[in-house]
Amino acid sequence: MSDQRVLAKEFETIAAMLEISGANAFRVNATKKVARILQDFEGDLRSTVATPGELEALDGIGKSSAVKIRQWCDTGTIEELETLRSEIPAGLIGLLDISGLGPKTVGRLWHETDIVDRVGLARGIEDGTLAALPRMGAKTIANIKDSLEFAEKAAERTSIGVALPIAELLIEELSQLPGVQSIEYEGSLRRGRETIGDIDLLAICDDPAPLLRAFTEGESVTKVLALGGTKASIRLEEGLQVDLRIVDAEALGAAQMYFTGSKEHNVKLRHLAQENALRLNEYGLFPDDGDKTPPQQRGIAPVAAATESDIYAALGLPFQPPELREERNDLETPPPSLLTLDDICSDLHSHTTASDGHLSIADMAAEAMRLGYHTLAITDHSRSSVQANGLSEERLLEHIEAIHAVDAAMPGIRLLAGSEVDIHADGRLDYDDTTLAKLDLVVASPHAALKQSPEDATARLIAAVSNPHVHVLGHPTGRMIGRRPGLEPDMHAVAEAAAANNTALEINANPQRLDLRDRHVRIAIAAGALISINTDAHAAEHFSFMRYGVLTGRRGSLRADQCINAWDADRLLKWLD
Ligand code: DGT
Ligand code: CA
Ligand code: CA
Ligand code: ZN
Repeated sequence: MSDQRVLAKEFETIAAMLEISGANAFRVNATKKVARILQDFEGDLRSTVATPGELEALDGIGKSSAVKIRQWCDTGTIEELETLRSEIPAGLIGLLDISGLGPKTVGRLWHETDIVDRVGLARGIEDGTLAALPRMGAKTIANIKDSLEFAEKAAERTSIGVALPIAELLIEELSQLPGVQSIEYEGSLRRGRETIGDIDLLAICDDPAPLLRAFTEGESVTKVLALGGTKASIRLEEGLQVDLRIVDAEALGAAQMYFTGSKEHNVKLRHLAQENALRLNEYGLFPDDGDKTPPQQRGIAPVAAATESDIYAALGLPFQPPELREERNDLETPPPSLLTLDDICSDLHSHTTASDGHLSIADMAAEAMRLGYHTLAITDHSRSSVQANGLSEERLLEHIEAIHAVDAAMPGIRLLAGSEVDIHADGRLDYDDTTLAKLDLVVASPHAALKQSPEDATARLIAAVSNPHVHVLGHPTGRMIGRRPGLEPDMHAVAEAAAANNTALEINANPQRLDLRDRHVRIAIAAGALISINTDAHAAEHFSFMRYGVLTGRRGSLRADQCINAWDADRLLKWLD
């Protein structure tokens, strides 16, 4: 991690501790802002700090923040943080992520009970400590209990948005070692699941020892869980486990197939092999001669082993892309030609500094242009999203003009003046129809009231997709993976209404959302609804979320023609009209 990222985390911790200790909101927000600026900072932090005045010149870095940043660069720590740490138990920060527990309540737990971490909270719910607090009702406690269980269950798995970049970094480093011919990831990561239990790497390598040594002695390794002649397992700083196996090139396909899984897919393949007098294992597909000793140990030549395609073909099956190797997919169905990242040529949901984004219209446009997109829609928040600096009607009209002006000045890309319009709990939209009609593109999204009943959620979303001004239903359920479950609408009914009204359903590609989820994508396309995959970018690096959205689409069997972001400019513009 770069210096600024590490430091950004320190400022986030300060902000969280200030919040718990009841510091005023201005101070908390200023600290959070510094964290964000550091997170986005692309220069070299130490040289910026070393140049007089340069640090203070950064927008949002005040005098006192600059002092803290210097302190950290000089001493590796910040005085304020050390003081806070000596006063506030670290476990309290983990409580802030539990929905239903705001900083005020966490502060109360700390002062009025002995609850200072998640374990204590679970105990406090059971033994009545929580219930004994004044103004703590049974409903609130039930709510906290739900959130805690949800968070604990999710903590065992890692977001694909974290796991994939880590896997890629490991692969890049290890593939440079002498003798390494290939190294790649399999498992749930290759299947594109939204969360990953552990990373599974497969390598072909002339000389295993140096590879295993480098793997187990890496900088971010906190523990070596296992080490053998051709395999090893490690735990990383992030808590994530990584397994590495070295296999023979002649049997790579069999190993890929085995370690890609899913387990259920493998079980089905093995049964099918058996029915055909064959035996499938991680070393190949062999003739089944009834002998219990594994065929590869008896020098038996495999029917197929080198590539996955060979093995599927030898079993008389169509090749299944990894994203479709789940229990719900059957083996025989020929897969559709799935959407790929290369097919994507527009992003229709993004934010600028007009609401809660980090970049200007022109900077966002430049980034989309760099990616080769023909169109970018700027969709800042609507007025009710107060915490996201949503735009009043007056500001929206100015913003539309500003977007069109930048569009005219940048011939290499088409900018759409859009809005991410809040869908109220009852399905009404945050701007009236006259205002909506002035926009090139309307993304309607639920942001609040995400705990309403499934019936209300269904009615709310159907109302939104039925509004003739709405083009895209943004992050339809509002879930945050591992943090909140979001709406639970009847997705069949929503998808049918979307199809009938020619409204696209979004796969929000932010790896913390992935909403629609794979299961919903399947339902949506079965109903004939169109899909839009968008990054919801608030900063330049967020555009790279697109690949997670594409993986989720592929898991839902999505083809390019069903995804409006894969359409050329003419087709997309006609459709928007
Ligand atoms: P994860 O790590 O929980 O996100 O999910 P996977 O699918 O990566 O599962 P993992 O890491 O336990 O194992 C990787 C692959 O190895 C798995 O997808 C299929 C294969 N595999 C693991 N254990 C078994 C097993 O007991 N039977 C069979 N047939 N395959 C297995
Ligand atoms: Ca795995
Ligand atoms: Ca594994
Ligand atoms: Zn958004």
